[in-house]
Amino acid sequence: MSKFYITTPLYYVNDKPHIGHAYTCVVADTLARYRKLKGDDVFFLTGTDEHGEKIEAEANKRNVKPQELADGMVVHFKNLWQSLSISYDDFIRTTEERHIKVVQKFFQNLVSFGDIYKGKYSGWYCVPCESFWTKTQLKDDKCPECNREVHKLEEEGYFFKLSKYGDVLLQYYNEHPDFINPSSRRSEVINFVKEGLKDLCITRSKLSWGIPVAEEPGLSIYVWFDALLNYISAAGYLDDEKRFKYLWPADVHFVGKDILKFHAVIWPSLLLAAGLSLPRKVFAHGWWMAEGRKMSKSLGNVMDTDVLVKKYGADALRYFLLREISPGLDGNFSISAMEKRFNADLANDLGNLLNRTISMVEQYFQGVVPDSNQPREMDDQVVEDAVKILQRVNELMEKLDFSLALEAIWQFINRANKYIEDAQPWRLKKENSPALNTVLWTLMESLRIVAILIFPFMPCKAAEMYSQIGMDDKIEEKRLSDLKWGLMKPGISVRKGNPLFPRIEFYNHKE
Ligand code: ME8
Repeated sequence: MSKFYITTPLYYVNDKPHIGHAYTCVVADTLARYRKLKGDDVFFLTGTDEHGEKIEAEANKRNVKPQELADGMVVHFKNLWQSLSISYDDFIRTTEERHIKVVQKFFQNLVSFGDIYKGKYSGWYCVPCESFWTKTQLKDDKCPECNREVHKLEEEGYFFKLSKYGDVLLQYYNEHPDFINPSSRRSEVINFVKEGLKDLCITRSKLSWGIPVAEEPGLSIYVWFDALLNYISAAGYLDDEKRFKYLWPADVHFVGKDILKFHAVIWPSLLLAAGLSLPRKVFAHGWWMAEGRKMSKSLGNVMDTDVLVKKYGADALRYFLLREISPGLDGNFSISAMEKRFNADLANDLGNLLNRTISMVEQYFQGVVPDSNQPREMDDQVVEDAVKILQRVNELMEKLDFSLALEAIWQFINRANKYIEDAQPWRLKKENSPALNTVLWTLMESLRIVAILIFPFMPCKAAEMYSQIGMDDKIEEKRLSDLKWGLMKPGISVRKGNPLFPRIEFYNHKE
């Protein structure tokens, strides 16, 4: 069994989570569940980023202490993750002692290695992005990343020798073409590093809401330096070396494209400075947009996740997020697109296949799954297609293409629907043909395989489906070997339940 360590970004606690945050967690959770299916020992980490000027300003605005703001927001994040079945193994908060002590020690270590030095910073700062910019980097005097106001900073502080790592990074990207995904983003990062890296200011003097530099209480550690270290503090760095050795390096850091540079440039440089190995992959997904702009809390154009979960169900939302956009590209969040997918893919294609098959087993075999006998060519073709689909899904999941993996599974679902039309079980029943047994067994076996395959994407609905087809074991314990064709046991009884995805009426909305 090999370990597989997956992370999401640590989300800021200045506001409640929205669809964008849900997307990253759903993607990470789907991979975590898929790797478990493959037999890996998965460690899946998420959490919250609680320090910095942005949080301090929001707390002041709300007239509460930053810690109170964080404590309240964490509940919203945890509740949403629970309702979306996000199966994280650890939830780290940057205000926890286990993290703070690692950040302070890491800082001191880099001072003693000579990679952190004292200097004077003069430049501009964007609070929403928590980023430093030079005058020339600004666009029309605004933040080049989010186009918002920046403010001038001039202060004594500490710098990290980022400039030292440009060549090493370029060599690393070159030798590890899979490190930055997708490849379009890889070239962006390479061009950025080729332009030359500047040393990074890693302290703030007027900020009270941050981890203090040990022995210099007037200075707090820059929030990004603090937050990035969560990936090692949660893995036991400087605390449980055995565990850390087992878990590190991370196998995939999932991030949005907005924070790729932090993860593909600054983070590896910090690790190199500390003599630690680099993560295997940083995957930067695109943005969910609304009305042509990135959905964001500060822009106020976000979808309320609670409303969506309540109306469509958590698994349907997961399905839509995973199916609608290829992980590298941006996507437009639209209710009408979601409703179309719900009715077409979930209610019609999958829901009907399950419903029709179970109804026929009830009607023709009193609910007991028949045995297959002398399969004909048309029955054997379903088996061949099932084997092909499994291979294809595996290849696509290795590439982290969740959308195409779902499309492949749906090709098989529709293949099975077509098989019903071709085989015409109602005619075989009339003719008293023994082929009826084979057709229904083949359909039940196809449903068993589909349920296990969709489990990583839609865990609750997959479990419901698995139970309806009469299976008694735990779907979450299934492994790739359970996807071998032929394991459906004749003689078990189906349990017809409520429709998995009752059709929804279209919202009356303008879009
Ligand atoms: O950046 N579409 O936190 P954050 C897709 N604390 N994904 C989106 C999105 C959108 N419209 N909006 C947000 C931070 N995300 C730092 C991270 S990590 C050590 C520190 C997702 O609350 C996406 O994953 O601003 C993005 O990278 C992350 O939320 C940013 O969350």
